[in-house]
Amino acid sequence: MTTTARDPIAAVREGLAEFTVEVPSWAYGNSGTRFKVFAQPGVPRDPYEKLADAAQVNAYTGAAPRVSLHIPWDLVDDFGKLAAHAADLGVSIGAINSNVFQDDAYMLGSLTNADPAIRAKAVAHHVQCIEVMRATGSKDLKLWLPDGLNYPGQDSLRDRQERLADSLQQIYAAMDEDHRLLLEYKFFEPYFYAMDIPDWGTSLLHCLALGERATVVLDTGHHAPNTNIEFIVAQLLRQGRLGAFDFNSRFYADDDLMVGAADPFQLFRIMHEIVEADAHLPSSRVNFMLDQCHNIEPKVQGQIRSVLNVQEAVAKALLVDREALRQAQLAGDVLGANGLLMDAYNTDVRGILGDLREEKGLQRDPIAAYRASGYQERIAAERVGGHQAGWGA
Ligand code: PSV
Ligand code: MN
Ligand code: MN
Repeated sequence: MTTTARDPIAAVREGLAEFTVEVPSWAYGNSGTRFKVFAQPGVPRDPYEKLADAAQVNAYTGAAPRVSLHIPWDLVDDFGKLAAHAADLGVSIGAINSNVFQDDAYMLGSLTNADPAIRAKAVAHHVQCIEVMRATGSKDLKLWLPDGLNYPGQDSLRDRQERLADSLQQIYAAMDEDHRLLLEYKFFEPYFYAMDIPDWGTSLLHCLALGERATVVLDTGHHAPNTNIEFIVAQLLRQGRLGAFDFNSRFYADDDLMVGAADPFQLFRIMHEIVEADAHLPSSRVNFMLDQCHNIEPKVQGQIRSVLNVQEAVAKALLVDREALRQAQLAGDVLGANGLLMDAYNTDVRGILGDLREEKGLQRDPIAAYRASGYQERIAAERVGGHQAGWGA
């Protein structure tokens, strides 16, 4: 029997050839905690400037060609014009995020509210987001439901699920045939006793009830400590219902830190499950998005760093000798199998990634290249009066 020798560099080159990360428009504005928002010089004053900053991330990484919008944070008069501006900058509009967490009317819930008029208002907001998708060419409607309860007995847990199912049906029915619904879950916050979509199981059940184009969003910051996130990834992939990631890192709460900063090994384990299922390929339609805020670090650089961290994790996952791993697993070779995974994780892939960038005409070190470009100094001088990431920016 002849075997062809495995070429790990070729595996990384092929695996990353079409792998992209989507960046969020809200990463470029000022942000902070509920204690303090720190203003940084040169932050965007409108969605057009957010796209310009996002385009820098794509220019230096060559791997971030889409930008998610958040409505109404990114509301403009003419979304066709905004999409054309994106195209001029070499990027396109990605997922459209709805926002039902800033309106007084939603204090006791939006899509789950006991008042039918408030539910109708929340559904209408999603229909508005679908209009934005049509105007921008976006195919993904992303819904994070902030609804929940602070006190036992405050409302009926079951009735809220029924109302939610009904509201989601209306939203799903309003979408076009080529639109997807990305349904995000979060186990706590802004409410603390019970969230109405607290976990992947609840999200998945609603997606299954809605139809094939409803898929789950896994935000890495939305789990209890020590949750085995890669298990959730594997399970959703089995069902064909992993629609997207919101990548970030957490130490304590929903910290929204740079992905791969807190636990690069976890990111690798997640990407190993992705690569095992060939879900890093565009045909899988898993949208690898960032959902981060850069409260104290420079924002464009923070986004570039995050894209690089994701690329490094994917590259390491691609280095895993899948055939040898399978053999070791089938043979019950516990330490051999674990060793194969750790060998890949412990490989320094930065040189390989630098080589691959040079092959594509990019600079080896995107952070150094961006820092040397003078863009940051230019926007700091040109832009005065930039906004906080969310509230009206
Ligand atoms: C909620 O914590 C969340 O993760 C949702 O994705 C929101 O849209 C986003 O954060 C806002 O940053
Ligand atoms: Mn999120
Ligand atoms: Mn979050």
